Amino acid sequence: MFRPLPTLALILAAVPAAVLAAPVPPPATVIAIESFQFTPEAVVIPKGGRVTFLNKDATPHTATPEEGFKFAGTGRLLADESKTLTFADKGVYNYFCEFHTTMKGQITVR
Ligand SMILES: [Cu+2]
Repeated sequence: MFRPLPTLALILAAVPAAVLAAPVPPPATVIAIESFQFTPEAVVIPKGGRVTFLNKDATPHTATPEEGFKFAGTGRLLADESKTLTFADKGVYNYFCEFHTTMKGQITVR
């Protein structure tokens, strides 16, 4: 017979209290900026999730919210620089690069 509760209690008893007190946040979703494109161009993350923009080009880029969309933006990212942003609110966030306005991307927070 399957009895899940006693088994769970045994597992929890074996985990040190410090591990339970400090849950590890899920890893940030990485959006690479490479060859004048955001890759992937569209991502879906959970509420409270993080996105790391990593500039792999030699040229500076930004991820800047389009008009009507509100988030911090990255500011100027030089070659090999990255910036991690946290998205606390559900919604759709469209962004572009200030220096190359045809570069566009979208973050959906569920
Ligand atoms: Cu750019």
